[in-house]
This record gives sequence, C-alpha cells and structure tokens, in this order.
Amino acid sequence: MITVGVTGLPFVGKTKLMELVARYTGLERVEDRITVKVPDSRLQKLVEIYKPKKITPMEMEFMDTGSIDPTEEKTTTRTFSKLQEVDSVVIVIRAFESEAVPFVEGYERPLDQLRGILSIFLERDIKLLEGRIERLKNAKRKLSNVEEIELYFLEKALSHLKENGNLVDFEMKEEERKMITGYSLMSMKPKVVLINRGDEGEYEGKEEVLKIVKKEKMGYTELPIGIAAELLELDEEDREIFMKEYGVKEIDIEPLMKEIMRVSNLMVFYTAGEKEVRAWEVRRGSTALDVAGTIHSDIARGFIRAEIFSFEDIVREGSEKALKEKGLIRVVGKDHIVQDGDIVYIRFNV
Ligand SMILES: Nc1nc2c(ncn2[C@@H]2O[C@H](COP(=O)(O)OP(=O)(O)OP(=O)(O)O)[C@@H](O)[C@H]2O)c(=O)[nH]1
Ligand SMILES: [Mg+2]
Repeated sequence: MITVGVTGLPFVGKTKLMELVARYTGLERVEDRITVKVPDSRLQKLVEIYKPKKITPMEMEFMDTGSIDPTEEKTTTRTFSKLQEVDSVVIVIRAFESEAVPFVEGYERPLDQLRGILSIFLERDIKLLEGRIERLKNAKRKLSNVEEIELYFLEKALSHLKENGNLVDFEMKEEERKMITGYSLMSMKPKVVLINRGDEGEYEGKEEVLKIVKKEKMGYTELPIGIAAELLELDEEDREIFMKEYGVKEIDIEPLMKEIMRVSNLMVFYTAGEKEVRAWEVRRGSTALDVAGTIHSDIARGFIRAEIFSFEDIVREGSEKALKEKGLIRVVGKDHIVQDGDIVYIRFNV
C-alpha cells in the first residue's frame, strides 16, 4: 500500500479533500491519516463476471500533511517532517472563488501557488543535500569508501538540481537511487497537481500550469472538491439535478487515484475466481515472477507458470471458458512482462 501526502497552501481545501475521499470510500470519521479503498471500475466489471464471494479492492493511505506556507516557516517545517513519510504527494491548488475563505497574499492565482510550492520544495532539497555534503566534507576522519562514493554522487545530484530545478532527467544507477531515496527529497517524490475548481469552470493561467506539470513530469487532475463533498451528501436524484445546475460532469475521485498510480510508476493486476476478485498494485514492467511474489512469497518460490489474459478480452468474451476456446489465455514463464489490467493465475507447487 502506498502513502499519499496531501499538501498545498493554507485554506485550499486539503481537509475537504480528506473528507471527500473518506466519504467516497464509506468512512464516517476523517482523521489525518486514512486508509481508503481505491475506486476501480475494472474491478467492478470483473465482479459482475465472476460474482465472487469476496471483493478486495486496492488500498491507499492518505495523509493530511498540513500546509506549505510561504509566510510561516514553522508550519512548513512541520509539514516537511510529515512529507518525509509519504511515497507520493498531491499538491492541492485553489482555483475556487469565495469571499469567506482568505488567500495567502500574493498567492491568489493557481500558477503562483504552484510556483511557490515547487520553489519551497526545491529550496529545502538543496539545503538538505548541502547539509549532508558539508558534514561529509568536514568529518574529522578519513571517509569510508561508501562515504566517498556517496559524497561524489550527492555533489553531482546537487549541481543537477541547481541547474535544472528538479531531478526528473537525472540518471541514476539502482544503488544510487536507493541511497538518495533515503534522503526523502521532494524532487524524488511522484507528484500530482490537483486543481480545486469552483463552479466557475476554467481558471486563469491554466496553460502555464500545464507547462510546468509537463516539464516536472507531474500528474494533473481537476476536481471541484467543495462541490463534490456537498453533492455526496445528497441522494442520487438531487445529485443529478445539482450537477446539471453546477455544470459538473463528474465528481469522481478515480481519475485522481489513477494519476497517483501513473506518476508512481505503479500498475494494477487482478486475480479472479469464484472465491475472490482482487486488485493488486505492482511496479510497471513487473514480470510474472514479481507478480507471484506480490501475491505471496511462497507462490513466487514454487512458481511453475502463469496463465494470463487481458481485461478487455474477458469483458468482451464474458467468461474464461470463451477465452479458452478462442485461445486467448496465454501460458507464460517467469520473465513475461505483465501489463496493466491483466488478470493473472499463477500455477505453483510448494
Ligand atoms: N467555496 C468553496 N469553499 C471551499 C472549497 N474547498 C474548501 N472550501 C472552504 O475553504 C475553507 C478551507 O478549507 P479546508 O479544507 O479546511 O482547507 P485546508 O487546505 O485544509 O486549510 P488548512 O488546513 O487550514 O491549511 C473551508 O471553509 C472550506 O469549507 C471549495 O471547493 N469551494
Ligand atoms: Mg486542513
């Protein structure tokens, strides 16, 4: 399960988002950390086909990390200590109008909020790397080999960060990636920009926002959090009327979750049968053996072969029997690369 940090400037709707996510998944109480079931329309389809006794969706943990406040260093420092714990970050950007809710002065526009937050992230990463480099350099003893390598690598990372403003294209070996992950740099965390729209529709500066999103390889989604939260309180009939009135097409949080998965380089595979239909998360590019290990280490150890078919095929054909008749179930070995949405059955012995 991954942990997602929810942050942004003050009063942008972070707590409201936590409420929305909680309600959506059927939780009554909202706390700073909540574990939610990931809404998944593919899982629902598989349930219709298999009619299993048990349904197990993927879970994600959301953590309200508090705000990044350009005028309040203490608040921001506290937020960073929480952000250290998370795997990915949702940056909530306010694009709704409300007389009742104040802005941090100078950060009324979405574009300025995004720039402000990214520059605070960058500044913090640079400070952190500089601090570690300084400590290594000033050590009053001979550095170990490992430390020498670390120092060399950190200096390279720091200069890349200063030059490019991020580490998006910074090439790293697997060991180096592991080492730098230990620093919990904001530059290394997958990020999704969430525009909290009002009912005004488009917002000023969207093109520039999208440019930054692309350059930084972040995810992006728009969601009228306030309206969506209100709508969830209504019954279905009233909801439809209000959605028309507000011009809201979708109050779904599935696109947000999908973006989080995408930028985190994760994909979903399924196991399906009469007993249980279940969604699992795994790194993109995982092999059949990786997938077996995700289900259970014993299954990976006893791996014989995997039987795999695609989500589109089972939905189109309607049953495994039909897939078998058409030869659409592939029998593959350990190294087969599993695709997003694949349904997997592992044969193993222990
Ligand atoms: N009109 C409108 N008001 C909203 C929306 N989202 C949040 N608000 C209101 O804005 C205020 C701040 O929302 P919160 O969700 O508490 O914001 P926050 O980011 O958690 O704020 P802090 O935790 O104080 O930094 C509350 O009064 C919300 O009711 C929205 O989409 N539209
Ligand atoms: Mg809050």
